[in-house]
Amino acid sequence: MKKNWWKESIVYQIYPKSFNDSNGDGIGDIRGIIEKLDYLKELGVNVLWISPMLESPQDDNGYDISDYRRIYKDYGTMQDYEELLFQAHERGIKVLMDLVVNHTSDEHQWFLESKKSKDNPYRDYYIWKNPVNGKEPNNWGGAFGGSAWEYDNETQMYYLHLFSKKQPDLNWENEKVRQEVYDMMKFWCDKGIDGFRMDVINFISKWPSLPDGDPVVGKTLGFCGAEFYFYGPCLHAYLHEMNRNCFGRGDKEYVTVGECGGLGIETAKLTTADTRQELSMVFNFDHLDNPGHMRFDEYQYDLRKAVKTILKWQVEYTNHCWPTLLFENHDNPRVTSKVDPTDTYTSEIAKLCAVLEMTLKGSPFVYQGQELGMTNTHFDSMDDVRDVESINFYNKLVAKGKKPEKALRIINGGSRDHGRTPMQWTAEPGAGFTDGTPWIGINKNAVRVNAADEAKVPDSVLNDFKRLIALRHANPALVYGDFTQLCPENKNVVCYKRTLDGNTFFVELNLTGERQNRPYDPVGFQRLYSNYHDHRDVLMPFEANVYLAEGEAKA
Ligand code: ISL
Ligand code: CA
Repeated sequence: MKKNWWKESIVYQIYPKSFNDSNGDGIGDIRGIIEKLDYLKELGVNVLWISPMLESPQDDNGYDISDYRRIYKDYGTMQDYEELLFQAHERGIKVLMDLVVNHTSDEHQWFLESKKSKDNPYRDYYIWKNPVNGKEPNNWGGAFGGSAWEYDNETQMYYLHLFSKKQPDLNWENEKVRQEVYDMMKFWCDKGIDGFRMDVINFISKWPSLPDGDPVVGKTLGFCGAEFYFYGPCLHAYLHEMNRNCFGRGDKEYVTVGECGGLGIETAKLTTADTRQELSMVFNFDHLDNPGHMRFDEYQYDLRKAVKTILKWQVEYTNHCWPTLLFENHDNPRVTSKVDPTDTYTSEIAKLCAVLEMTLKGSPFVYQGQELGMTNTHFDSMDDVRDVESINFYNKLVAKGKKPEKALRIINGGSRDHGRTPMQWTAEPGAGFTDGTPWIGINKNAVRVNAADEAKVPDSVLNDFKRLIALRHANPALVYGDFTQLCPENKNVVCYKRTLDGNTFFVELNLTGERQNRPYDPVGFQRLYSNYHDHRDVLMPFEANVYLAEGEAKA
C-alpha cells in the first residue's frame, strides 16, 4: 500500500461558530481557534478541518457562501486566517478548507447578476428552468423541506436549490463556473492550506434532462429526485478535471475528502482509487443510516449494525483506496446519545468509538467535543433551536397538524443542533466558550463534562482519547497493518487483528449494553488499553480492549 502523510494523520473537525469565542460576542472565531492550538497539539491531532469561515449571510451557518475570497466578519479577518495557518503549521498541524461549491448563497454576486435577466452573462452560472404547466419544472425535493425549485418573479423562471432556497445550485455544466471554482481553489492553495473537505461534492453533476424522481426511490435516498444527481453522469469527469487543474498539479501533496453521502462502496472506489486522480478519500454515512428510520425518529443506533458496515469497507475497499473513520460531525446528533439515550454508558461508548477509530484502517475524524464525550442537549422550546433544517421541518410538521409538543419532541430526536452546542472547555458559566451570550445554548452538563476537569482525571474520555491517539501515532501496524476479523459469527462482540512487520495488535469490543462472553481468548496477550479498570471473564457493557498479540508496541 502506498504511504501518504494523510493516511498517517488524525483529523479534528472544528465548527467555528461553536468552538471558542475570543471577544465575547457569543460567536466562536479565528482568534479563538488560535488560542486552542496548543490544546489540539496536546490532544495529538495533526490536521484540522474547519467548517466554512467565508463571507456568508449564515442561512446555513456558512454553508451558504456569498464571497469565496473573504473571511466572514464575525470570525475575523484575512490576517487572522493567515495567522491561524502560520500558527497551526508552526505546531505541525495542517489545515483543510471546507469547499462548498455545489451551491453558493443567493447573495453571492454571481447569483445577484444571474437573476437580473435571461441574457445576463452570469445567467448560466445557475440552473434556471421555465415553469411546467404553471408549476415547478420537476418533483425534486429540497434537503431542507419543500420543493427544490424556487420561483423568481424577475424573469418568471425557477432556479434549482437542493438545499435551502438561499443556496442556489451552481451549473457545473458551464465551463466558466468550473474555471471560477478552480481559480478560487488555487487562491486558497497559494495561501498555504493543505487540502479540502468538499461539501456534497457528489451532487455537482445533474442529469441534464432533470427528469422527475421516483417517489419510492426518493424515500430510500432521502430526497425525491436524488437518483438524478447523487452520482451524475459527469461526476468523475469534473473531479478528475478539478484534480488536474488545482490540487493534483504536483507542487505539494494535498489531501481531499469528498462528502459523498449515498455513494456505495464500488462508486466510492472509482472516486478515490490512487490510480484515478480524483479524490483522496470520501465520507460515507452508511454506518450511521438505519433503514426504516430517519434521523429525527426516536430510536437507538445499534452499534453492531454500524460496525458491521464499517468492517465491510475494511475488507472490500482494496489497497488502492483509503477509508475515512467517523462517528460524529456537525450534521448529526452525538453518537453517544443515539446509542444510549439514558446516558448510563456515555464514557464507555465514547471510548469504544475512539478505539475503533484509532485501531482501524483509514483516517480518523474526531468532531469537536467528541473527545470529551459530549452528549445531546435538550431543546425546551423552538426558540432554542437555530438550524434551518430543524426550523423548516418543525414548521412543516405543525402545518400538517402535529401538536407543537409532539413536533418539538421530533426535533429533539435528531436536530443537527445537538452537535452544534458550544464546546465545553470549563465548568464556568459560558463553559469557557464565551464571556457573553452564546449564539446557541450551552449543554447543562458542561458543569461535569468539560475539558478542564477531564484533563485532571486520569481515565477521563479526554485522557483516553489522548492515549489512543498516541498509540496510533507510535505504531504503524495500526495505520498500515493488515486487517483480519476473528470469530465473525459473533454479532455482539467484534474481534480483529492488525498486523505489520511482525507486530500484531488485537482488538476486542463488546458492542452491546449487556455483558457478553469472550468469543476469543486473549491469553498471553499484553493489554495496552481498556475502557474498564477491572477485568473479568466476561466483557462488560461496551467494553473495549486493545492488546499486543505479538511483536512490540510503542507509546
Ligand atoms: O444532515 C444531513 C444528514 O445527516 C444531510 O442531509 C446533509 O444535509 C448532507 O449530508 C449535506 O451536508 C452538507 O451540506 C449541507 C450543509 O447544510 C451541511 O452542514 C453540510 O455538511 C449544505 O451545504
Ligand atoms: Ca467572537
